[in-house]
Amino acid sequence: MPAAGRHLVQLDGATYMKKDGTWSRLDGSTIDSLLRLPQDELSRLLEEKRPEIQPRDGADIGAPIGSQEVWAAGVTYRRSLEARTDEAVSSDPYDRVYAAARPELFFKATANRVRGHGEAIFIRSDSTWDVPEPELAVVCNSRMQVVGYTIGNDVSSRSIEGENPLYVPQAKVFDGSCALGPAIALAWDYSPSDRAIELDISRDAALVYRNSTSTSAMRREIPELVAYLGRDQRFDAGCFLLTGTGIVPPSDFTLQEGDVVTIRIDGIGQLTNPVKRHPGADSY
Ligand code: DO4
Ligand code: MG
Repeated sequence: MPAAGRHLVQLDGATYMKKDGTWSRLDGSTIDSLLRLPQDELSRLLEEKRPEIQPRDGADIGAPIGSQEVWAAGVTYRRSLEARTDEAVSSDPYDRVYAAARPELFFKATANRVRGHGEAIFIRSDSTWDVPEPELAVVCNSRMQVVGYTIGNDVSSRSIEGENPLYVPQAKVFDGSCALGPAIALAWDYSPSDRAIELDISRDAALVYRNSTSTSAMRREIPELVAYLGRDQRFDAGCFLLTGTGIVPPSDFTLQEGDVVTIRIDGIGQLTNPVKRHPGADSY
């Protein structure tokens, strides 16, 4: 469940707002319809009085996404640069992009590839070295105004990206390669500055990896990333933008089927997903 403050949450397929510990259901609104609105109309709509409602115990928490595309920024933290430099055949593209004016932005997922809190994320059937990437995700509306923040997991194959940076799309985009949630913290009620991002990975009920960073270690500003993403393209129902990882486990670590990944971001909540290996093409 989300932290204190005002949050949008998808429960049993409906959109709810949690405000100061109380819940209301946004009847007639979806993530798509909300993100089509300009920010002032969105905040006005969310301020309307609604009856309090207690969601069903054990309600299914869905990923807070409608039809949006998910994009991601890369090499925005020094730790990400170090990890790519270790794994890559050539560190040059990564060194250059870390210092360049233009950020690395890549397409990450369509909504059907995204998983919510509690759902299984996948590691690729043809990858040998896999990691979660815990990232602050920015939620933009149709005007590219930042209207919220959520937690993102940019699940990635290091073996595939390491072989050749031109393989980045295959290292990054596949079914279950992205998790989002559990809630969207509304931008006018949440500052993304200096927020702790924590990652836990458990195996057989024991913690096998834990680390943390802060959004203050990000080399880029959020408005800068959003401005580049919005150059020469429109997102009619808004979009999500992951802002890069500041945590990469050491080189001898790889995710395994059965692991459980938990990401916490201060003021947003906790996103937990079990890990499965993708069963491959024969499963379709
Ligand atoms: O350059 C490849 C991707 C980097 C990335 O996903 C990150 O820094 O989070
Ligand atoms: Mg990433």
